[in-house]
Amino acid sequence: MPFDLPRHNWTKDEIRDIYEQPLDTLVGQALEIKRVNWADGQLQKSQLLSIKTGGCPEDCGYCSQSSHFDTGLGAEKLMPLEDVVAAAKRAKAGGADRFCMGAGWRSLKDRDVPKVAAMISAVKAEGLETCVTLGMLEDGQAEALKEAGLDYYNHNLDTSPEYYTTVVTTRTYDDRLDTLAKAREAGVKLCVGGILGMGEGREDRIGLIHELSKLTPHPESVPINMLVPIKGTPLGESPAVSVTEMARAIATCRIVFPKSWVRLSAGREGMSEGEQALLLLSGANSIFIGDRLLTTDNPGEDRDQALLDAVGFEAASHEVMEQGAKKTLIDAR
Ligand code: SAM
Ligand code: DTB
Ligand code: SF4
Repeated sequence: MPFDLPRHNWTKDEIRDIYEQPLDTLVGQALEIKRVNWADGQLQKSQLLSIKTGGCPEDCGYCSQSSHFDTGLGAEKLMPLEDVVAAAKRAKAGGADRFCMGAGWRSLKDRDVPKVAAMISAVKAEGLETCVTLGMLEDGQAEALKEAGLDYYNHNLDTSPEYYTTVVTTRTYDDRLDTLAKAREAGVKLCVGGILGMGEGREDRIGLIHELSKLTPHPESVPINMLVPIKGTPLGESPAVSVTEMARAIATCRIVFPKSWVRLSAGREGMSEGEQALLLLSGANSIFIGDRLLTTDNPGEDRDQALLDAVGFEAASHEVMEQGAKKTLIDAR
């Protein structure tokens, strides 16, 4: 393949040319790239926990937790450490390899850093990969989280820079990039992706992938979410994006980010088994398990086992799967 190593000089036209190919050509290329970099038939199971729910001062038009919209979700306090540890133990027992803690915060406050750091250390001690998504970061905070054992910081760009201002007005795209730079400088791996189905066009989806491709090195993890429409938010009545468009986005990410995790994230609850199978066959190599994401429903154990049985995939740890990512091109062919 002409493009099976990470590149940082993709043009938007090149990404569009990939994205708009016939679906069989696109998925064929994605699977060829996947096979070079990752073993077949494996996926990583992640689990989310909302450690601080609701009352967020940001106005992200998709979010149940924004205080700007009446979504019926109350504001809660930061969860006690022991509840987080209990949830992490349950996640591990349920087969999760990675645990992501999310907070409905605009930004992380210094007073909360020691509390979140203790959660990260405790989750890491359970043998789980750690990820947090806590809003914007100030100088020095990412270093403290890294010291506590943080593997990944999730901070999504969500959509193209052009469409972003119609979805969120309380912060800018550059604010997001600034926080990503802070996490990266501290040596924390990046989890950065977006949402499809917010009324954006295909050009915005291509624009998002192009922006992600400019991050150097690439984000080690790229979550692709289908909007979970939340009643009361500006995007609550958005028409659903097609699953084939999700497949195009996932396959294009697999090609552009050959060595990154591509996560089939929010939106599985409303999809059939066949639709989810298409998205796994487009190059995704991780899903979120458990019957809740942060504040919305997720398929849960029985449906997920049926899905894995149907595609014949098995859950594997990041250690095992990343061995595959280190294969040389010659080994893989
Ligand atoms: N407050 C932090 C932030 O915004 O970075 C962390 C939590 S926020 C809920 C994490 C991410 O979840 C968002 O960036 C967005 O991409 C995704 N998300 C939120 N609501 C969603 C929804 N209704 N459907 C799909 N994805 C959603
Ligand atoms: C990501 O891209 N998706 C996850 C995780 N990163 C934090 C969050 C999905 C949230 C879906 C809506 C909810 O449950 O509130
Ligand atoms: Fe707040 Fe994050 Fe929701 Fe935006 S996405 S309203 S920042 S919790």
